[in-house]
This record gives sequence, C-alpha cells and structure tokens, in this order.
Amino acid sequence: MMKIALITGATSGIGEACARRFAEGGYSLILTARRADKLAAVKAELEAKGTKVLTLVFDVRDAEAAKQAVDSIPAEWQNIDVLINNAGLALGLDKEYEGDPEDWNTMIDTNIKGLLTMTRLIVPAMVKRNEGHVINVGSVAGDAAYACGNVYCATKAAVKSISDGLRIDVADTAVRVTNLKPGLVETNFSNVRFHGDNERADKVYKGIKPLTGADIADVAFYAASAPKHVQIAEVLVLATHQANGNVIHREA
Ligand code: NDP
Ligand code: 8X3
Repeated sequence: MMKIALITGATSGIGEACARRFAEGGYSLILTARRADKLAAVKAELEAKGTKVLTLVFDVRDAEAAKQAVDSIPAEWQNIDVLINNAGLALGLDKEYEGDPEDWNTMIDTNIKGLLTMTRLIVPAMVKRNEGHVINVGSVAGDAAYACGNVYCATKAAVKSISDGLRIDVADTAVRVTNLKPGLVETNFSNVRFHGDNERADKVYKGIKPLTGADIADVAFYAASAPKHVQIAEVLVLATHQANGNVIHREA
C-alpha cells in the first residue's frame, strides 16, 4: 500500500524540503502551490529519484478551487496519510496601527482560512478510515507576539487553537494532529514578507545560523513516523542562538 502525503506550499522553503524528506521516506506525494512551473520542477526532480508525485495548482485562499483540486484526485491517491498544512506567509513588519489591511487580509486568508479549507476537505476521509495525521505549520510567532509581528503572530496563534481544536475533535479516532512551530528558518519567507526587498530579507539571518527547511522537514517526518500510539502534539524548533520570537543572539 502506498503511503501518501499531501503538502501545501511545496514550491519553496519548508514545504519543498518536506517533499524531499517524505519522498526519501518512501511516501508518494500530492504537492500543491500556485506556481505551476516550480511545482513541475519539484515533481520532475523527485520522479527522477523514483517517487510518485501528483501536483495540484491552486491558491489555498480560493475555497472553490481547492475543492475542485481535491475532487480531481484519482481514486488510488485518495487515502491521504499525512496532510502538511504548510502554505503560508508573512507580509510586512509594521506597527499594528500603520499596517496594510490588504497584507492583513492575505495573511488571514492564507494562514488561517486556507489551512481550514484544506483541513475541511481532507480530514473527513481520515476520520472515516480512522487513520491519518495532520501537521500544521505554526510558528514561534504564535507563542507570543513580537514587535511589529501583530497580525502574522495572530494567524499563527490561530493555527495553535485550530490544531488544538482539531486534536480534541478527533480524539475518538486514531487521527493525529501536530502543531509544528519553527523559529528562524532561512527560506523565501523574508523575501516575501518584505515584498521582494532581498537586502532587508538577508538581514533577518545576519549574525545567527538559522534553521533550514530540511531541519523542519526532519521534525515533520519524525512526527509522522512515530509509533501510532504516539502523538507529537506540538513541537517548537528554534535556532540555537534564538530563545523565542523576541530574543535572538547575533554575532556582531
Ligand atoms: P516560503 O515563502 O519559502 O514558502 C511558502 C510556500 O507557501 C510556497 O511554496 C508558496 O507557494 C506557498 N503559498 C503561499 N501562499 C499560498 C497560497 N495562497 N496558496 C498556495 N500556496 C501558497 O516560506 P516558508 O517555507 O518559510 O513558509 C512555509 C510555512 O512556514 C508558512 O506557513 C510560514 O508561516 C511558516 N513558518 C516559516 C518560518 C520561517 O522562518 N521561514 C518560521 C515559522 C513558520 P506559491 O508561491 O507557489 O503558491
Ligand atoms: C516565522 C518565524 O519569528 O520570523 O514564523 O515570525 S518569525
């Protein structure tokens, strides 16, 4: 029986690294994101190494498109073992009273509503089969707000509540729920946050060795591989010189 993982936001960073890690671990993959060309490149790379890959191009903010994409999954791919709700972003780093409401909407629609859309589409079949695992990519940002993080931090605090809520609601089944909370991970995250200001993005990782997408993918794979009676409910993964979302020690 093939083991199947569906990973949202698999064209970059943590999602792309999860695709590689779960492929190495013998999973067949359903990879989703908006950028068809990048998704096709990840698919080609992994298929060349013998992994079966199905790609679905849609925006998680578009609930109808998400439903159509999930409805299009062929029968032999429908028993999804692991859903990694990873697609997400931060936009801006501004004082709350100066933030851009459009950025707020995009973060809320992607990080909260998009994650819920995917959960609503995929989890009922897991409950029916009495097996499955949802790994939500939260953040250290959801543990406590940091300066100018306001709405992004709120979306990740929501991911914690949504993960906890789902864990309660599936407690009478064998479905497991993990809230995986990374700290500083060097991906495209800051380039997106600063709307393409790459110089500013680079500064986020100055003076500290940040985590990589692969570091987070290893933890996701560990959680998915734990014995069936073990539920890794929540994991906070920080860079060594990072204590929380606010305290980061940087070499001069
Ligand atoms: P990247 O920008 O490198 O990757 C983000 C991924 O999400 C891309 O594959 C992108 O694909 C996808 N995505 C974004 N918006 C949408 C959308 N509307 N619909 C579908 N896919 C979308 O960032 P990361 O890998 O760092 O981020 C992944 C997750 O990790 C996010 O939820 C982020 O909040 C979280 N995180 C990141 C941390 C970090 O320091 N990097 C730390 C803690 C959590 P495409 O553009 O092709 O659609
Ligand atoms: C991403 C990590 O600390 O930049 O969630 O918010 S942080």
